[in-house]
Amino acid sequence: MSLAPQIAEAVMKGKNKDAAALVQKALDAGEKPADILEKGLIAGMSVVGERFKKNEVYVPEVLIAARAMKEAMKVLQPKLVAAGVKPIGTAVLGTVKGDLHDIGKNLVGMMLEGAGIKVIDLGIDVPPEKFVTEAAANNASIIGVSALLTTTMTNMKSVVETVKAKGLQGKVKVMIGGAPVTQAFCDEIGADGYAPDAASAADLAKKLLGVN
Ligand code: B1M
Repeated sequence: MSLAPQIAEAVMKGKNKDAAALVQKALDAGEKPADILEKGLIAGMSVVGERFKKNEVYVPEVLIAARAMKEAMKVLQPKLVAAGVKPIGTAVLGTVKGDLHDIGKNLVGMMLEGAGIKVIDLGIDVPPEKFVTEAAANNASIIGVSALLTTTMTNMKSVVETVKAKGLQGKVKVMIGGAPVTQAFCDEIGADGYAPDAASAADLAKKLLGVN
């Protein structure tokens, strides 16, 4: 019988050693790396994301679950690469120019990874050009921009404009979020999507990638 449900459970409970050990056990038993990823690790992270959206769990629980997923991924990653399992897409992610807040952005990164997306984290205080050049260099389909200040969220517009100026509109989608950001602001600056929280960000990213 597949160990995927137990792996999902270990991720949900944030048991990093158990998650890694169960992944190893599943691999030893001949389970497919892609199944372990999707039915175990991603399934577990998805449940945590849904509970987070409903305020049934909070930031610490998400961080603990993400840490368990990361530990388990260390075991699984080489096997995924060997099996030729590709991520469903690539996103570059960062906090907008002038802004040093990164806790929410890091959560978003973890949820995107939990959804099977390769994340290139550009860090904080990221200039618009860097988002766009890194997206192009890494063949990313998504640029994710976070802002926590009303004074810096306006810089998100420059990211959208730089994508257009480089002729990448449509090829690279810009998604935005952060406490002061709203859907109305997203519409105003012409970004491709807004997500209010990290779990919704993973759903949005999949939608922008045309998955699900
Ligand atoms: Co700052 N800070 N801060 N701060 N800080 C706020 C944001 C503030 C609301 C506090 C307040 O006054 N009540 C206020 C902003 C006011 C405003 O603009 N309206 C503020 C201020 C003013 C400042 C400074 C200017 C203070 C000063 O120096 N005078 C300064 C600015 C520095 C700078 O950035 N240039 C500053 C500095 C800092 C610290 C460095 C001390 C620290 C940041 C540490 C760090 O991030 N490593 C800090 C912190 C911790 C906060 C508060 C307390 C917490 C922010 C946080 O991490 N929340 C914050 C007050 C508050 O929110 N209660 C505050 C938890 C996090 C999980 O939530 O980031 O919203 P959040 O992310 C959520 C969603 O928004 C969404 O998903 C996440 C998870 O659900 N999301 C996305 C986020 N990014 C997304 C991207 C997406 C999609 C969804 O797609 C790409």
